[in-house]
Amino acid sequence: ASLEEMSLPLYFGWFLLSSIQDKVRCTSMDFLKTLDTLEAFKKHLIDFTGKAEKEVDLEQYFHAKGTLHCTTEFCDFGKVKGSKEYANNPAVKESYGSAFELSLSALFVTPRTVGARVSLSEEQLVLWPADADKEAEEGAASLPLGSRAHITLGCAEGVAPVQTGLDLLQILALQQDGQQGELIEEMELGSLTYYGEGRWLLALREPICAPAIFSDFYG
Ligand code: 2AM
Repeated sequence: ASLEEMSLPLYFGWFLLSSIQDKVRCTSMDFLKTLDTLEAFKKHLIDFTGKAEKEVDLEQYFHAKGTLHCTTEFCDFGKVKGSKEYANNPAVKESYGSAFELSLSALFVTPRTVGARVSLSEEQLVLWPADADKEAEEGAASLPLGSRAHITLGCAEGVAPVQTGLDLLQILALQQDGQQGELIEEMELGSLTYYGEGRWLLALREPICAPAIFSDFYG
């Protein structure tokens, strides 16, 4: 890339402090371990394996993707339209390097990704790009601003992390359509719902409060 292109990062986002990264990873591992053993999950195993009898170890199935963060604007070093405007937004400049507290309100699992939903505050929504939730999913266009906000916790073999936000939007679009999903059980961490096609959402009883620094990443 040319020097001019390099002046914009790969992406902007909130980067979790390392102590809370460990906690979030542990919570997500515990969740995957428990999910794996549920009869309801075994019943729908084919969504993950393609074969009914085959077993799956969810902890091995997903691969971690570096520092835990919540992407706000994906810039791709300036190749993405609007990323320069985002970087020059006074709110973005003022918040650069500041600490925030993210609220992780749910964990979700699909055959492609595992992630945590981030429920943004009014103050945090100021840093959320206006068009980030519109991509891809039908019905997603009418979801509230910030719906896509998430932390990628892991991806299946060959799946890129961009998929995590799309998977979340898909689940939220189903919820908005009035498809309540199938309430599977009340777990210690919260209530587990199945949305079909291997899509699981655990609404956390107690949201995880995650301290994070707003910054950028060059790769
Ligand atoms: P993620 O936010 O779901 O984890 C580097 O690839 C980072 O930028 C990852 O965190 C990734 O996904 C995010 N990312 C990659 N492509 C993207 C896109 N087109 N839109 C939004 N975020 C993207």
